[in-house]
Amino acid sequence: MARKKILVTGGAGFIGGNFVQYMVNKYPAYDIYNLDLLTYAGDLTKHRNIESRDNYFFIKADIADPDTMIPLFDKERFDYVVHFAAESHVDRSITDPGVFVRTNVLGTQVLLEASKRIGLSKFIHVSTDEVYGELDFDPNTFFTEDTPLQPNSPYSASKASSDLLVRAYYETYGLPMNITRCSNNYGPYQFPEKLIPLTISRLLTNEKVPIYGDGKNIRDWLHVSDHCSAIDLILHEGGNGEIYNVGGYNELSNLEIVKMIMAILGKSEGFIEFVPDRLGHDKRYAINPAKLAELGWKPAYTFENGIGQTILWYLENKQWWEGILNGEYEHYFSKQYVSL
Ligand code: NAD
Ligand code: TDX
Repeated sequence: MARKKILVTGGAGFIGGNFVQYMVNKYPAYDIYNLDLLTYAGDLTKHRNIESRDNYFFIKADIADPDTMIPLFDKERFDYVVHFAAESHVDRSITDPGVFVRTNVLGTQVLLEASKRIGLSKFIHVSTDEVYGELDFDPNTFFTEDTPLQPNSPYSASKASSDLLVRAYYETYGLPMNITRCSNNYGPYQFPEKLIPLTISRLLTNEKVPIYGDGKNIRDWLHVSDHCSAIDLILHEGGNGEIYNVGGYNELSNLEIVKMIMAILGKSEGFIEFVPDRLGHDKRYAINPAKLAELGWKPAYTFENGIGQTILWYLENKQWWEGILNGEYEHYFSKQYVSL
């Protein structure tokens, strides 16, 4: 049987990077092509351990450039695309929305166009629960796959737009696809601009942790390796054209998360600094993952296990995040708050 060729876009980033490792190790009979532009969020050092494997390949390229993507797809004739590449940080989308439209909307459309030409077996579009907008604090309400799309930030609007393009290529051209909408991820190699790694790294360097508004906003957290196993299952078993929500019923307020990390690291709550709220800050996200559970998926991590493992990872991999904190990111962060 011919080897399967899987193109993973954004495989130098946080979730794509974890997924590349998962697939290269689990499926020696699949050739995994990691395509990434290596923006500020991309980093290849995480793949040193697989660089010399004969089922791993790296391509540095821009998904929004049709002059590169179309010939690449025509030549390589991938079997599957798993599409993670994106601008992913909500705060950056508030200060600079244009690049989110270019990468997330145009980039996805270019990949769809390239895929449609080659008879791809399936396009997996990795999206987010943020496309549904926000929930109120009633704990009995959840996002289902039928919840209307009501994105509030430029980031989530760009992701919702890309979801609609994927749907349109399925309806119009019959391109086989699944869309996945996962809740907030955490785990190894998450860029320290996101709440959990930001909190861990700042506490480890004895710096204050900025909490937006009153800290009562709720997110639904899933360990990145559980997101990877969900995508693996959907890639192999997902019904053509279906959308799947991914989440593990792990709702926590931002203050609860930060205090939990402080307790584990033995740091005082005096390190909390309340800062002005994020513009358009969504109150609450919560996923109902029942449709995915019907395929047989369930998360392996409890939040308690996952956060412990993640904190240990950041303790043991200081050189990775210190390198980031000393670079261009430091300049970005220093412009965010006057008081910290
Ligand atoms: P990330 O920012 O860590 O990584 C994004 C990667 O995409 C980087 O390696 C970057 O270099 C690459 N990239 C950016 N622009 C590109 C371009 N034009 N061409 C090629 N590569 C480009 O993001 P992440 O947190 O790993 O998120 C991955 C995907 O999962 C995104 O689509 C995001 O919307 C989605 N998602 C994220 C979360 C989360 O909690 N982080 C939750 C649900 C869904
Ligand atoms: O310094 C901070 N202080 C703070 O209070 C940061 C960075 C965040 N927050 C709050 C804002 C959110 O309520 O913490 C919560 C989590 O923030 P982020 O880590 O920025 O994640 P979020 O905005 O929820 O979006 C994430 O989850 C869904 C990812 O970045 C998206 O890519 C994904 O789609």
